[in-house]
Amino acid sequence: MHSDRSFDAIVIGAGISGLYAVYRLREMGLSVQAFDAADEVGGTWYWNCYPGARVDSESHVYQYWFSDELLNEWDWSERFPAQPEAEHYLRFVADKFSLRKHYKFATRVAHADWDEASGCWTIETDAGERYTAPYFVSCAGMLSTPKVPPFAGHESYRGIIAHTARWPREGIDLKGKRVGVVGTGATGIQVIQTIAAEVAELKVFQRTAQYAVAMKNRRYTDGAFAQWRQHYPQLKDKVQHTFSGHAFEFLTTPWQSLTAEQRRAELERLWAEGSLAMWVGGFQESFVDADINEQVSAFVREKIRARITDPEVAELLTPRAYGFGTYRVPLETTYYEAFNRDNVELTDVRRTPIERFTEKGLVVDGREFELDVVILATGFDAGTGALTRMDIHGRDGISLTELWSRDIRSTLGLQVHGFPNLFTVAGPLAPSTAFCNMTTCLQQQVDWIASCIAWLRSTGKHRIEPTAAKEDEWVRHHDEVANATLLVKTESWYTGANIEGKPRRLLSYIGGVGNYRQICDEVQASGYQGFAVA
Ligand code: NA7
Repeated sequence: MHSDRSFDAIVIGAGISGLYAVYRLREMGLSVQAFDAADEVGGTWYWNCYPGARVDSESHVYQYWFSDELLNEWDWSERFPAQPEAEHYLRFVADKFSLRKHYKFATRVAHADWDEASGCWTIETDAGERYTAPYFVSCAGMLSTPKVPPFAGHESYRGIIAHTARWPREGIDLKGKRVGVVGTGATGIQVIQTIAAEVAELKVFQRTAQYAVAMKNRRYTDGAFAQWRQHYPQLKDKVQHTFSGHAFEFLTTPWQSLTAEQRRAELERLWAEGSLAMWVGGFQESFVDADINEQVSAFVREKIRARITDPEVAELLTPRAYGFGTYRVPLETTYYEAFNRDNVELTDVRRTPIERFTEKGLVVDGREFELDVVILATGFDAGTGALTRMDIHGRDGISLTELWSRDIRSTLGLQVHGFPNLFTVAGPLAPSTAFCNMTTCLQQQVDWIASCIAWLRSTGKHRIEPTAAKEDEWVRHHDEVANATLLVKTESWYTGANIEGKPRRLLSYIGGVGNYRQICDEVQASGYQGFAVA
């Protein structure tokens, strides 16, 4: 029995994983209360409604697989769908499965406390309301807490400042405006290529150049998407076993066994795919061997340079500080051509950082750029940001925020020692933080959690938590795999380097989605060995 504010499970988030978690737990017969800070479902696709936002996964694998009816009813209109369509998909799912009624929207979790005596979590919202449940499932997102650099004088600026992940729902009219974009990661690239032709002036402030791969998007007209339907059974199975949760795998022919011409031919073939296959479907050795990585990097640099007319601009846009694929590879369509336009200017803010905002714009190297709008595409406090802002206290009052400010640890990215019955979808140290087609990994993690809760309930148990030894084992394994790669050498959000003072560790497990699934399944098959169950 439960009173009005007492439930079997509390779920945070109304994005891909949150909606699915609510669905799964409800179908198991649990009473579920869910929350989202937004006033609608959509998660990432709700918040990131900036111009040009687009899915970088191919739509035929960017799907929920749990309902044949849903699979039969939904057709994507493009190979790489734009944000409005991704958001529409999630609304469609929420309506179809009547998920909205479980949510309180426009509500943030202010505190969450575990009570050992009752074996329950108490969640307090920002409105001061309290809810209790034995199971607390966070689907709050791994890229949901925007990073806003503390630029001096920003309060004196009279124009509009907007972070891409907090883009106003009503939009911003950029036509004919003088616009600045700070940041050239995957997001900045999408914004820049989209608005370049529409604005009067575009000033791009770049600190680090990217290895962006040319996306080959296409529209599915006249029901062409439906061709994928006959492949769904194979796709559904395949994505669960590949390295990255996409429908392609790394090449099986070793780099060393090929001649220079054969390597080039393979790289050209991958390039022609126009997808993330160039990154996580290419030569696996380029993640671990600096020499091979440099050769692949040189290939991509050559492709980039060929598209830019001004040699100085080309040099600035050519990445050199790190190797291809050691940081999220963005896809682009007309990004490099944007810099051939007369109204677009690139400024290097690595050599001379942004000094400050003024009333009219911002200052770099003593020059004032007058701007009507400044777009911050400056990224996120990834992996941990959403969880550390919820003020979560586990057994003996231990604070997750405090724990992760010293050392970012978890078991399989799914649970944390000291926090019974807390489940973290897309938590740090799982592949879902970066190396995964998100729909694949999020469904796998939600399925694991749902099975775990079902098992507890069917065996008359009430709580589960990884032991310290189990957590050590996972962190050790995670580090061993990570440290064998070149990724740990690159400064980016992947390693926490983009947030001052954040402990360094590769946030995402890089042992492969298929391997990870197997490890997770083995834990369940073993009756949760290494977990304290009571
Ligand atoms: P990213 O990839 O973290 O990119 C943020 C960008 O903002 C990057 O170019 C940063 O340069 C730049 N940045 C951050 N702070 C500053 C300051 N203070 N001055 C100048 N430039 C700055 O975030 P995205 O949103 O593009 O992408 C995140 C993920 O979302 C992406 O990987 C996809 O998975 C979807 P830096 O590289 O730090 O030199």
